[in-house]
Amino acid sequence: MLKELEELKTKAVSELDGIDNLGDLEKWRVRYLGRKGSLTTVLRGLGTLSVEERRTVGAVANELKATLESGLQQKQEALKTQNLVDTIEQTRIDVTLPGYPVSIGRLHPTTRTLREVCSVFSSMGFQVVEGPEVEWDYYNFEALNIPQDHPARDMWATFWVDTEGAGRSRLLRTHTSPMQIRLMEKTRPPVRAVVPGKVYRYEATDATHEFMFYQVEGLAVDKGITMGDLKGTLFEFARRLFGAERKARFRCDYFPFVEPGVEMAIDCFVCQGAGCRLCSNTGWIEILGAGMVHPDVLRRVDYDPDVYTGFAFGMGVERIPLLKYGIDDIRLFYSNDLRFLKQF
Ligand code: FA5
Repeated sequence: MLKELEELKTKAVSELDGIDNLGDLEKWRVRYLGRKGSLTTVLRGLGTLSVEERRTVGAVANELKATLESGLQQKQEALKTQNLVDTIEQTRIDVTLPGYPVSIGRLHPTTRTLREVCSVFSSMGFQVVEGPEVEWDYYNFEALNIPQDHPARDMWATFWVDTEGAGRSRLLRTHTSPMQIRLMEKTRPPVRAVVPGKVYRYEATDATHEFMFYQVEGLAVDKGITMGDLKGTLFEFARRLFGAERKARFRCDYFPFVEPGVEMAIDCFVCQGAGCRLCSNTGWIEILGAGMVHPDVLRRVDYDPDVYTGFAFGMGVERIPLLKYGIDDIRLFYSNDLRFLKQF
């Protein structure tokens, strides 16, 4: 039996030496010191020996048990320390390496333009307000003198939210003009406000047309407002935004909710008015529609048109950076190409 214990010691100690991870160490513990382990079995068998033998073998076996337990504990501590060292080694950071450059964000050219436009009008005494993008047919069309089946509806190809069967009462607003009605419903004159926001049109895109773009609506209503106020305000706006050398032009246009109606255009910065792809060979780029608020629109919101008059305008925001920075295709704004966006 003593020989058997000697062999067990040699085997256990040599196996313990070769162990390099906590999983194998646990298996080793179970093998020798576990409930059914080799040494435990020897200890249980002591009862079958004579008193004399039991004394000698018992002493050796207990000594072996103490040796193995202390070996186990030392190995456990050594492996845990090693694990910690490995983790530190793996996660070590070389603080002397150069850092990653932090790329600094910037404003999208549309956002920048919206802010510039709003700040020009704020400095002229206009409030800045916002309105819903999903709009009722009533505000987008009906209240603006464009009833069902009116041919002017064709001017605004529409994304409907409700289906035809459900009555088609909701849509993605095709312009910011519905906010004229919402504003006047809520306030009494004098009104002076601009409304920046997204609008949607169900139409094919080209160098100057997107299906989603931004507009800024303007509205001023008070006693004695004239077409001269409209022209003065918009020409001053163009001078501040584009500089004194850019030419601006007013021409008659038709919008059912103004009378008379006009469009304002700026001379094309690419061809200086000679005609090119960007300006469709006209030499001018239209940036807004405008006019004097129609008396019927005023009546609809309980403003007396014999007392109050007003002007309104709606401008395409992307057309402004197109003109200012010499961009020749509006679709570049929303194609998410960083090479384009990083230039601003
Ligand atoms: C309107 O949307 C009227 N609500 C403007 C208005 C307001 C008139 C108040 C009178 C009084 P129009 O559809 O022309 O009008 O659009 C106004 C401007 O939006 C245009 O001058 C143009 O600059 C811009 N625009 C129109 N369609 C597009 C498009 N598909 N992509 C980019 N910009 C556009």
